[in-house]
Amino acid sequence: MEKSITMERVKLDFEDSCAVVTLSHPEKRNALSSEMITEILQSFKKAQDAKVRTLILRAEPGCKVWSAGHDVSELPESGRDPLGWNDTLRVLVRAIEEFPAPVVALLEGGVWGGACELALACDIVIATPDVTFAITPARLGIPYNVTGLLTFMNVVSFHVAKEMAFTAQPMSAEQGRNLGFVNHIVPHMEITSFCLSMAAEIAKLSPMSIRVMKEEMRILASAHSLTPRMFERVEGLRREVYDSPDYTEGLRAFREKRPPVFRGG
Ligand code: LCV
Repeated sequence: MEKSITMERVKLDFEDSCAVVTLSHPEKRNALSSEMITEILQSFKKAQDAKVRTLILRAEPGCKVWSAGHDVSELPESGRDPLGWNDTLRVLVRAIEEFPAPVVALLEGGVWGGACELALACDIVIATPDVTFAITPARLGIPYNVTGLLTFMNVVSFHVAKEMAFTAQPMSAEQGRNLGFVNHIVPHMEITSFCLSMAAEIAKLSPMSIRVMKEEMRILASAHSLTPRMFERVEGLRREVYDSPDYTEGLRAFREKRPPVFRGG
């Protein structure tokens, strides 16, 4: 089996029974384009075929931005759900949740928008002190989707999820650890060996027990009853947003690198 595979935007390395997937498109701040996500999913498939016991998801060591989130240039103009079931980011979050071994987020630098959900959908979060987390839909005028909001609500308290979503302000790794959604804060020089050591410990344990407990916790965390009326209300509310002039303004302002002017419609 190849020990290292380098693709256009992602690298895959095997360290014993651990796969390390590295986001490597710094010129676009590791924006989660469909091309990048395709390569990440290919890496996940190879890691699963290799029956790894842990998968570490990271960016290049020492990066200032772990990922700038969804590739905004790929978000549809109004009239179509920007975060529907088949959106590549939604596919990737499900791939992390369904991966049959622990996925460890090794974070350095800024984690933005959909990348914040990606990192917090991982099973264990290890961050350097400089890491910040920003939930940014309100910056762009986007109605985040229900399973995405549930990802946040499952790992942070309701008030913290609301503050992060309603202010779009970055939250520090230290606040994350104090609030329980960052497992450990580790200096840059030590974080790789720290994560590999954790992977080595996991590799000593029962892979079936871990795989099943991970799936049980995924099922329990997603166990919410939503009636057809509730479902249609949610979809109707979200369509009001992505059909609105504010949604168009949010995307245009991003493209024009200026602050958006939202008028509430
Ligand atoms: C495409 C980008 C991006 C990008 N897409 O470097 O959660 S939701 O609902 O909001 C969801 C839909 C979502 O995830 O939306 C994206 C949310 N992300 C953000 O709001 C972060 C947007 N990016 C930034 O604020 C800055 O890029 C940061 C602070 C991450 C880094 O700033 P820095 O000054 O280091 P630049 O802004 O100069 O970006 C470098 C290149 O990456 C592109 C950006 O357009 C630029 O490309 P060009 O050199 O071609 O101009 N880029 C950055 N983020 N999300 N492209």
